[in-house]
Amino acid sequence: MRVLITGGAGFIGSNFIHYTLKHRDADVTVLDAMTYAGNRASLSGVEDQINFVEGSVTDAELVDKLVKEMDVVVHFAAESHNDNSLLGPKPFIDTNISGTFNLLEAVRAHGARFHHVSTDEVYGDLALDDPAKFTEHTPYAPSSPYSASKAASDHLVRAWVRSFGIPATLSNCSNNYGPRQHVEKFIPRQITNILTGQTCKLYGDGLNVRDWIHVDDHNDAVWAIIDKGRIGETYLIGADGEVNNHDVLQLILELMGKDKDDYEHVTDRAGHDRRYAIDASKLESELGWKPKYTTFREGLAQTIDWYRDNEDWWKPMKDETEAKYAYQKRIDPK
Ligand code: NAD
Ligand code: TDX
Repeated sequence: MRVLITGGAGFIGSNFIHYTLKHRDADVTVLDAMTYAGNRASLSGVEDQINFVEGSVTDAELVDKLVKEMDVVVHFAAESHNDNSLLGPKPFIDTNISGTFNLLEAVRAHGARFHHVSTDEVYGDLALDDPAKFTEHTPYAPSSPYSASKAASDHLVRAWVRSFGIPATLSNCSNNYGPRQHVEKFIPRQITNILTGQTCKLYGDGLNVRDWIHVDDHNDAVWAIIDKGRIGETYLIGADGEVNNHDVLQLILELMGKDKDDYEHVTDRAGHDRRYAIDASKLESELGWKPKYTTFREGLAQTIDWYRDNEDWWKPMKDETEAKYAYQKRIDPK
């Protein structure tokens, strides 16, 4: 099976490649633009088993040429960080919307099986005391330029299925954690703050809830959908992992042997979504999928160990990332 993986040098894409080469018989090609979020070190150990193409999903000609040779396309490439989308939304529009459009056009021309990787953020947020969770029927209501661009890309995929009959599926997953996640994101930022002697940063009151899932569980679900999912369908992916940011941070501090109050509250994110929660019963009942990481504490402890053991991987990006946060604070000092 010839598989094109876009965004394969990023967090979830690189883990998907490691997972795929371990569990599947696949001929893997990676298309990645190597933005600040792409890291070749994330592919160390498998470099000689893949064909790596450095290029952008916004390059329609390149996308067409690659898709033509493929049986399956798994589309992870995106600008993925909400805070960056508040600072400069343009790359989110180009990559997440136009890039997806180019892939869909190539799939329409050449007929590969397409899987679109999306996020639960397209559904907006839930109140803390709302008993509801997101389902495949929740109306779209994105809050940030990032989630709006992902919502737009989902709509394009759905339209290309309905209007042109392309063989595509979609998945909307909750917050991932695990090895090789960029240090701009909440969990790795706090772990590496502790490892570099900096203070952990909690946005606002810290009561915002995220529904955490281990990246290997996400990728296992993506394969289940590619193998057994019904064409044109959307599947929500989640592992019943709702925890608020304050509790996640205190757990990290505890697991790393620090005082549980050794953090500071900082200015809240503009438009900050309050709560995400996934009802994954369609995925579980239709495709028989179940998460393997059912204890967040254990998965988090393993993730902390990975960052402890892989300083060479994250050290080069840490200062630059914190400088970006400091700049963001200067231009929006409220
Ligand atoms: P990431 O930012 O870690 O990686 C993105 C990768 O895409 C990088 O390697 C980057 O170089 C590449 N890329 C960016 N622009 C590109 C372009 N124009 N052409 C080709 N490659 C480009 O992101 P991630 O956290 O791994 O997220 C992967 C996908 O999963 C995204 O589509 C995201 O919306 C989705 N998702 C993420 C989460 C999460 O918790 N991280 C949850 C649900 C869904
Ligand atoms: O320093 C921080 N302090 C803090 O309190 C950072 C970086 C974040 N936060 C909060 C904001 C969120 O409530 O932690 C929570 C998680 O933040 P992020 O890691 O930035 O993730 P989030 O905005 O929830 O989005 C993530 O999950 C859905 C991914 O980045 C998206 O790509 C995915 O679609």
